[in-house]
Amino acid sequence: MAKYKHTIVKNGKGGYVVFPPFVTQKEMDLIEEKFVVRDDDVFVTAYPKSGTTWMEQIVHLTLNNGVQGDKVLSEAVPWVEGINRYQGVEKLLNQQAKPRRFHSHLPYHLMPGAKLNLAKYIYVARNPKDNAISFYFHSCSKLGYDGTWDEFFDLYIQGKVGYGSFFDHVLDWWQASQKSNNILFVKYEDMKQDLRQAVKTVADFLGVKLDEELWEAIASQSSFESMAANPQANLDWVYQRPEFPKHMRKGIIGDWRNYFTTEQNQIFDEIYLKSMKDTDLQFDFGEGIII
Ligand code: PPS
Repeated sequence: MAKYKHTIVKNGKGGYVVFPPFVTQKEMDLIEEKFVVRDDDVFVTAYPKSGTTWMEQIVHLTLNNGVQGDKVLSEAVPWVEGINRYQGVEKLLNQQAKPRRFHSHLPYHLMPGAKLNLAKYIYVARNPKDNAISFYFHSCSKLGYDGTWDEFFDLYIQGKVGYGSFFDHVLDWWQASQKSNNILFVKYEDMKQDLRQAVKTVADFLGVKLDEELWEAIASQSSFESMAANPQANLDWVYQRPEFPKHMRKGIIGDWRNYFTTEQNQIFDEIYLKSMKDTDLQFDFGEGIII
C-alpha cells in the first residue's frame, strides 16, 4: 500500500488522532501555550476538503465590506496550525485585521477557546463521499501522496488521513454546535444550493448588516467560477503537482459517483449508517439522496 505521510497527536479526549505530517505535537503544544483567544475572534473551521476556503472567502468579504484586498486568502484568514510553519506566532496572533479571523481544521477538542465558547466558530461540513474524493485529489496534488483511489479509500474509512476520522470530527462539532450559540454549523451542499442565503446566515451570525449591493458583491465573488479565476483564492501551492487539478477542482455535489465502485459504495454506506445512527445530522449526496 502507498504510504500516506502523517503524524500522530493527542486528540484532547485522552486518545490520539492522525494528523498531516506538518502539524505535529510541537505545533499543538505551541498553540496551547501561546494562543490567547479574544471574544471577537472568528474561526472558520472544517474537516479538510469540506469548503474551508469557500467559507474563508465569505467571512473575509463580509468583514471587509466586500473588498478582496491585497492579501491572498490564506494570509487574510491565516491558518491556526501554521503557527510554526508559515506565518509564525507573532504574525498569526498580531493580525492587523479586527476582528481577527482564522481558519483551521482542528477537531473540536483541540480548537483554541471552543470548549469555553470564547469566540465565534463557523464549521463547514460536506457529505463524506464527495469529501473523500476531494481529499484524495488534494493528497495527490499537494501532499505528495502517490497511491491509488482504492488505497486512499481504505485509509479514509479507517480515519488514517490528516485530521483523523471524518465522523469523529464532524460529529464532535455538530454536537457542540447544538449546545452553543457561538458555533454556526453550515453544510457545503446548502451553500451550493443557495449561496446568497449562506452569505446572509454568516453575516447575521457575525452581526454584519448587508445592504443589497454588498450582499450581491459577496455572493458573486464567492461563486466557484469567481474563486477559481481569483489567484488570491485559487492559490498556487508550492507543492502543487501540475498534473493534478488546482484547489478549485470541480466544486460540485455528487462527483463521488465518478469514482466510487459499487463495492466501495456498499462498504461506505454501512460505515456511514453505523456512525450516524445516533445523530439527526444528515447529508445531501446529490440527486435527491439525503441520509
Ligand atoms: S482545504 O485544503 O482543506 O482547505 O480544502 P477546502 O477549501 O476545505 O475544500 C476544497 C473543496 O471546496 C471546493 N470549493 C468550492 N465549491 C463550490 N463553490 C466554491 N466557491 C468553492 N470554493 C472551494 C473546492 O473545489 C474543493 O472541492 P472539490 O470537490 O475538490 O472541487
